[in-house]
Amino acid sequence: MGLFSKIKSMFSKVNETEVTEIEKETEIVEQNLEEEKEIPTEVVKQKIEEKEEIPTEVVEKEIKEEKISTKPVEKEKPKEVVKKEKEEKASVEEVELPKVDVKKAKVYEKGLTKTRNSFVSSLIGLTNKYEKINEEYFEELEEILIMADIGVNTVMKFMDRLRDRVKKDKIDNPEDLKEVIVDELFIIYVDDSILESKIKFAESGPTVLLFVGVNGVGKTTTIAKLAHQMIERDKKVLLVAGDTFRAGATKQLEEWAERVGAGFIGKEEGADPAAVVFDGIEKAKSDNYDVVMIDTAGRLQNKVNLMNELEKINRVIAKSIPDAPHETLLVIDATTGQNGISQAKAFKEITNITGIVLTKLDGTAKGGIVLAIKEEVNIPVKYIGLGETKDDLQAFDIEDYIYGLFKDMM
Ligand SMILES: Nc1nc2c(ncn2[C@@H]2O[C@H](COP(=O)(O)OP(=O)(O)OP(=O)(O)O)[C@@H](O)[C@H]2O)c(=O)[nH]1
Ligand SMILES: [Mg+2]
Repeated sequence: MGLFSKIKSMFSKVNETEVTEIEKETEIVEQNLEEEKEIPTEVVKQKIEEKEEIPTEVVEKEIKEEKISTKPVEKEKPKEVVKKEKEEKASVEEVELPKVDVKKAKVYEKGLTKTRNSFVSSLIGLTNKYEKINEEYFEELEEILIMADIGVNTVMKFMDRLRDRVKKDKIDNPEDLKEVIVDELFIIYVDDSILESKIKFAESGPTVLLFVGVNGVGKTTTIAKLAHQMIERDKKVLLVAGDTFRAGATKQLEEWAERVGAGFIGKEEGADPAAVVFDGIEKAKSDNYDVVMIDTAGRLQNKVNLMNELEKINRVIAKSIPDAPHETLLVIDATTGQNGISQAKAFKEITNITGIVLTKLDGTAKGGIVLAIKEEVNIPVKYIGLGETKDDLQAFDIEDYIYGLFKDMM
């Protein structure tokens, strides 16, 4: 099955789940639908509004999209038959539902709102504008993709593939090309697949995660968010303030540690980061911590300094735990677009980056950067930041991402 159809079916499953949940909560609507089969949509809407706890927009939208069944077909059928069919349908859905994490899909949807609004509405606009695919169409499409920060090289490669497919499959209607666009974007990501988005944990002893990235990208916040997630899964987490460079950095991490219930190790401003890291690793071993997360300074004067600093930290870690750090996660701010890509390339040269955390996706209309990172840097995006609170971090999932992006196009 092509990705478009897959995402599309995912989309309908999410909606069906919503309907199922809503149906459970709203006996009134349910009853009306079953008993007064000719009930007009407005009345259903009104009933829904009367029952406060129901998310009105969702239900209204479902009704508009006819996800809630007001279909005339049911009018002709006896009540028992309709009921039985509904039950049968529900049990089938129940079997299939666990595949889709509705809550997670919703987080992606919300976090990618800005990107979707500009990107997808431009795509829809383009589709409506042209009756046939021609050169101008391709040029406008190229423009839209570049605006979404997919990256010039990626876009060029993508456009070539798209032109080939248009020729090969003799597609001349922009409407039909929408599916191909989603498919091809997905292919770019999964091609020579680096989809491993999970954190590599130590087989025994503490797992050490080193966080690097330039200043202000969201390293400290990401550490807090990830610590929170792991603590919720009963891991014992230690935060290590390896950023001794900036005044206040240690304090900031300490406050987060308190807030999320993690252990903390830090020294005064200007202390040797490697010494803090050493203390942290020793403490983690003696106090049986499961995970150690090390914050580092992004603001080092130049590349050589940064490289030396990271080398020293890595040496200290490896002396205590030979296969550590188990992950070196580079944090990139999605709102910086191509600049972020350059940072990834630069860091890749100076240290062994095992994964990328892409923050602030909620604050940008340029969510296409995920695809550019894959194409231009080829390091897996492991997590994405979709807001400022401790709950706004998600393990990256390409299908949820594409779904969040193209939802309005389905
Ligand atoms: N909207 C949004 N804001 C974020 C996200 N992640 C981090 N931020 C915000 O970005 C700002 C910088 O975050 P920090 O975690 O302090 O960044 P840092 O990389 O540790 O910065 P330095 O310590 O100065 O190098 C803060 O105001 C965070 O709340 C995100 O996913 N979405
Ligand atoms: Mg910081």
